[in-house]
Amino acid sequence: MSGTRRRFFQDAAVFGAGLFGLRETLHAGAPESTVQSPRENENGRHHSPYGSHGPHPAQARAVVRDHALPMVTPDVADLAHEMDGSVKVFHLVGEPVKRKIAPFKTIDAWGYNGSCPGPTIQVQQGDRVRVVFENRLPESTSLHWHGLEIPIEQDGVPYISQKPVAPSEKYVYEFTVHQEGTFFYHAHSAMQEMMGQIGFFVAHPEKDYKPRVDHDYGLILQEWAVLPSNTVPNTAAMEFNWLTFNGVSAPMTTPLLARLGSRVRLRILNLGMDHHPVHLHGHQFVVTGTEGGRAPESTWCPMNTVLVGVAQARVLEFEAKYPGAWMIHCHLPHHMMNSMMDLMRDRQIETADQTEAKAMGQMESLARSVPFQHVHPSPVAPNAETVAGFPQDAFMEMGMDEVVEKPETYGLPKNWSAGMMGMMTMIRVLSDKEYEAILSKKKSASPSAPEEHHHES
Ligand SMILES: [Cu+2]
Repeated sequence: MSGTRRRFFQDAAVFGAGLFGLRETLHAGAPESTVQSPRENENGRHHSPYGSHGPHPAQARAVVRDHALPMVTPDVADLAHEMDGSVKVFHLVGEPVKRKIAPFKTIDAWGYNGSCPGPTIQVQQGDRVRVVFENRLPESTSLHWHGLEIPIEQDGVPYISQKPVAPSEKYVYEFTVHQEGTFFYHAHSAMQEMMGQIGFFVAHPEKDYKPRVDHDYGLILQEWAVLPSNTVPNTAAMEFNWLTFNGVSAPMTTPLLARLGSRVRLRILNLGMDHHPVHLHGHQFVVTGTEGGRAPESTWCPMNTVLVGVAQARVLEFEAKYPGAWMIHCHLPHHMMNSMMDLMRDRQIETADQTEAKAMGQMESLARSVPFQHVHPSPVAPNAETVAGFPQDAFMEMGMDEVVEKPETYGLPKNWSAGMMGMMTMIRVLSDKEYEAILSKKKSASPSAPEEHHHES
């Protein structure tokens, strides 16, 4: 029995089987709503104990209410809830989490419910929400509800608004969500935040946003300082060598999918030490919301790069007009890299005076020590070695198409992964035929997965 399965049963014993039998609709009491689905990771690299039971396929075919189109958090599951009368009850467990952030790098992060970032909580504006929090960390903590206008007793600041939650203790938060928008929960302790203790808290609006969207995605930006051959992030560091979207570095990030001609919402949330200018290729977007909720349409202006500051959320919307695989990435050059030092162990990357053969030999030997397919050599000039500064990006392109393969990568050009690193993902704007092909692959990879929601009213 794998550790994940074992943990699942342990958790099931703690919370009782009832929680797992229930897949509440996003909009409580609305029979036409669809169920929220946990999104399991095909590679098995990430499991929430609450995300391992998908809805019954028949339930999943229910029609979704427009205003309840759930946000999809790639590589992170949703947190299921149960109803206690009219109260939505969530169980959140703060605990250490092993997170595979790259095919060759697993870190000891802290998160929630086996996930880092923590599972996504989605509610409806107006909901009464109860979060039963259990602390399985080795130290005291608390939960802060970032951006929510709730009573001071629920604000989650140790000593100011509550007693710290001691290890193995539980604490119950309960409040009414009168706002709509993109919020988040996090530990209100700086080092714990940098260990990964954050998750989405999305409040869907009572009244539909206009225009409505066909796809809604969320990305959490995080950065990590993890020394070579180490697994524990250095939370006191001011420089970071691993940059992640939803807890994984490219090319492990699961591509976002959009039908050609659809409207896409992308919610980006940042909790780290740096501000990240996030750039979308090939399309213009407008910022339709912040961490404070929906922005008036008069403020929307076209752009393709948005600075997402620390503790901010930016909500973008755009028409997926042009077919292709379009990058979405932080544009800071050092955030478009993975840590080479990990590959080199204690050695410096030798770049100054080495020959192509030597460089290739070095990288190939690295590739053999980690699950890379190969080093993908782009052509270099015959006289490259005589040019000051060479090499820069030459020899660094590592293909890992097979290692990170999943339905969402189906049909991408060979060696696509060689160009993907760091805080980077892509949105694949697909024809109906291509889109359906990937959906059916997802279905066969995960038979309990629900069908995608369509807006075909
Ligand atoms: Cu960045």
